[in-house]
Amino acid sequence: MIRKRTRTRGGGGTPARGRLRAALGATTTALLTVTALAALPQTTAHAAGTLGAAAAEQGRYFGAAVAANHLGEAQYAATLDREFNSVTPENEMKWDAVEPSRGSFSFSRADQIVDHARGKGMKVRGHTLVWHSQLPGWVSGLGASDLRSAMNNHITQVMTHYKGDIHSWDVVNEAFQDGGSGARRSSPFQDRLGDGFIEEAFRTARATDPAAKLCYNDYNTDGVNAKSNAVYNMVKDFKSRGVPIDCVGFQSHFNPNSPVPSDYRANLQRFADLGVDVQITELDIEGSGQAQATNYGNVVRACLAVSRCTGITVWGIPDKYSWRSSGTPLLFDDNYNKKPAYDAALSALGGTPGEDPEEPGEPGEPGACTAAYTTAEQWSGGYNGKVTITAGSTAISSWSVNLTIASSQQVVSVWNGSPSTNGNVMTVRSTWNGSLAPGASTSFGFTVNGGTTPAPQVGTCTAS
Ligand code: 9MR
Repeated sequence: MIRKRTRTRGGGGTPARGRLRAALGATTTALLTVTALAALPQTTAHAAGTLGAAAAEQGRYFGAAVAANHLGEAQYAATLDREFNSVTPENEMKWDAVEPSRGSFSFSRADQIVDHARGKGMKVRGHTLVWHSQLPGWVSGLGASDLRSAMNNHITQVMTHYKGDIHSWDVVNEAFQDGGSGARRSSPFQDRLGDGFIEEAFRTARATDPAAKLCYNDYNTDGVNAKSNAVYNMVKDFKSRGVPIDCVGFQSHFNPNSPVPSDYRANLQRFADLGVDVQITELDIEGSGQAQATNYGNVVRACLAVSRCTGITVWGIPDKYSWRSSGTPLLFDDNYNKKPAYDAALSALGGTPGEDPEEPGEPGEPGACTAAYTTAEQWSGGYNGKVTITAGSTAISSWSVNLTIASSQQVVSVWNGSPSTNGNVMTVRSTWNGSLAPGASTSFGFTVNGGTTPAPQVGTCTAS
């Protein structure tokens, strides 16, 4: 981590009593930066500090693919539990895992994930019922009529076992070919049952669990291209004929050869316009640093711009457990540190990086700062607040602090700091006064109208 964070020292502070000022007309000395801020909206009390909480404030979920064998690792579970409100079993619900031999079902590893999620109030995406890959050999060996009944039995047994636990199922996964043909991919299902296997799978799924959202899921369909056109035409046909389908999953595995398409949002929107939800189901973006962060921010913003984009799932938690770990495509590094991509995703969701209570720096930690609030002056209708920033044991070159202001109050000016707002949260950054020697202090001030209580809540001080 480049930035170090510390908890705030001091909280509300003691209002300076007895001095009333009738109006705001009186000037404050050293008024270097005065910015009039619009009245702050009254809806959000705190900017969310985790992906799941921030997504929830946008009416979405933010999930991760999870592997049962990592749940015993404390940092893995802690990061999952803190940041995410949806999970997808990465491999544990696939055909080879749950029905390794015909009619013999084994749910224990998938159950571990579902139980964990249920215990934490997380949603679960089911992945996946009918797929050509991770398919046990006995399925590939069946003739058409046996295969049809095996497919329908598989769907029925698995969905029945998880009935009520799964918000969305990838009923059919990756049934289309890559490239420009728009054709279906060769698979035991396609080759023996023909195009109709997809429709049949969806009808069986609806009959089994009418409450689950039924999705078609694929990759390289993230922009407008021949493959996504073929999926689009299938969904359109299903909708026109009343074949049950509720959502389309866009896997969104990106790298320099397969970058985030410029028409990503437009592609999500055209599917949504067919009357289905869209979900980003397996997001990972190879890269690092700011370039990766920018891509993550763009993907999150594309989803938020489409009202039927109901959630985002990243395909893993730390880079080390990614299916393509050498491309470091995820939001957390191997030691579970948040990457710039994490901050970008959280900011795009409207959350505030740095609000995380799990990651406080210690006072005195190199590069850290603390922030302490006092009410400098007050009068009948408002007050002047003062925040003192103190560098930790090493010099810093900039600082930033979040203040949560009561929704009944309005900040009308700020000095010695540069403000920006997000809901009720005002972030104040250093201007000329960012450079502080070890242990040195500076302060900024602000004027609030709309009453003298409650005092603002001061968040973490972030230094660099
Ligand atoms: O991440 C999964 C990896 O652990 C498996 O080895 C692999 C086997 O096919 O499947 C990976 O997940 C895939 C997902 O189920 C479907 N879309 C592509 C994903 C990445 O390969």
